Amino acid sequence: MRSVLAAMVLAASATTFDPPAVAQTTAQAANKPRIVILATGGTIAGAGASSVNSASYSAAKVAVDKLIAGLPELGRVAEVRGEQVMQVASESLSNEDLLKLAHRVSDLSKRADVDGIVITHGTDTLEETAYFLNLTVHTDKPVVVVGSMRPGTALSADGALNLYDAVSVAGSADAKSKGVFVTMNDEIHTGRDVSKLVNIKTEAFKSQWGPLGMVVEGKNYWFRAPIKRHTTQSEFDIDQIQNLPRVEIVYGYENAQRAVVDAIGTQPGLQAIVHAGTGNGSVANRVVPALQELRGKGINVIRSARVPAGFVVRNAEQPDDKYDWVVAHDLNPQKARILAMVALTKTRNPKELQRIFWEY
Ligand code: DAS
Repeated sequence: MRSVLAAMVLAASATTFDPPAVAQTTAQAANKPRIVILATGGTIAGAGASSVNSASYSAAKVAVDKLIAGLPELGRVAEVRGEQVMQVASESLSNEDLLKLAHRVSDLSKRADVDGIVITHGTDTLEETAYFLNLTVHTDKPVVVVGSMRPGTALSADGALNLYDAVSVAGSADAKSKGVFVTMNDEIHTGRDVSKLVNIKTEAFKSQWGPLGMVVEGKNYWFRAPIKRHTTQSEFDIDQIQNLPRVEIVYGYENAQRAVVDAIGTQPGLQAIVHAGTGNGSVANRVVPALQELRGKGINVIRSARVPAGFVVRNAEQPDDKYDWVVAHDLNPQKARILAMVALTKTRNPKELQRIFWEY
């Protein structure tokens, strides 16, 4: 970010978090799209001890009004106001936080004086939040989730341009009805496909089927559109969701024992378990009986894969039809958990769940 912002951020990081930001507008933004920035924390609101701390810093330090004030260029593309919904590092977000954020996005999307919404967010679980919003917020207005890999105090910080791009896309007429986006590193991704695949570079986010497009100097270049159901096409509506069923994830690896599955199976309220299997979502022969026992208790079993690309095929190494299991298709384990939670608000029938995993 700019040196003035870096100074502000360094100063800000020395103080405790300010109270929720008041609305901020930028004078030169008159007659431009009206964008609300909902801030949740993360590195994009982070601060390091010096400009050379690009990897060691504290996330979730800088309030949204300082982020906006430090980026006056936002006024070129939008009339911006900010709200501090929370201030946390995203690895610590809870289902309650996710619901709070999604309900706020839904409420704002209904307002005539809101043309688009940007959510600043930690990068660690950004893909989960973006997918959840894609599944449940019924709006055709652009909603963009954005983060950064370096804090604003660092040399060659990426947050400023990421945020500028996000606000630009959120105010774009050609971004309507395409679902929830993630803009990072000049790319526009669908919240469904994108995942954080690199944990130490600014080019951290990838979609195995490719980005939807790019944003360069405030102009969007589209190359494909989502075909999976989202937002207004979704049968799931955040306005009808007040709680999320419990879904946990278990990892597959050499020498995996059933004890981990048995332990998770005792958790109160568990409705499904996502298995992050090896290869094509394969499950160790020692673990299969434990999952079958859970299925026998009415807990759904969803086979995903620890392999970052490709998709899990039904009835490949595991007889899913026989076991009454569900496959996560191309969704990684963390996204499979998000979809499972949303789907379980409507059905616990594995055949219905499988339909939902094909369609979303
Ligand atoms: N801890 C990380 C998070 O909040 C920091 C980041 O990369 O945004 O997701």
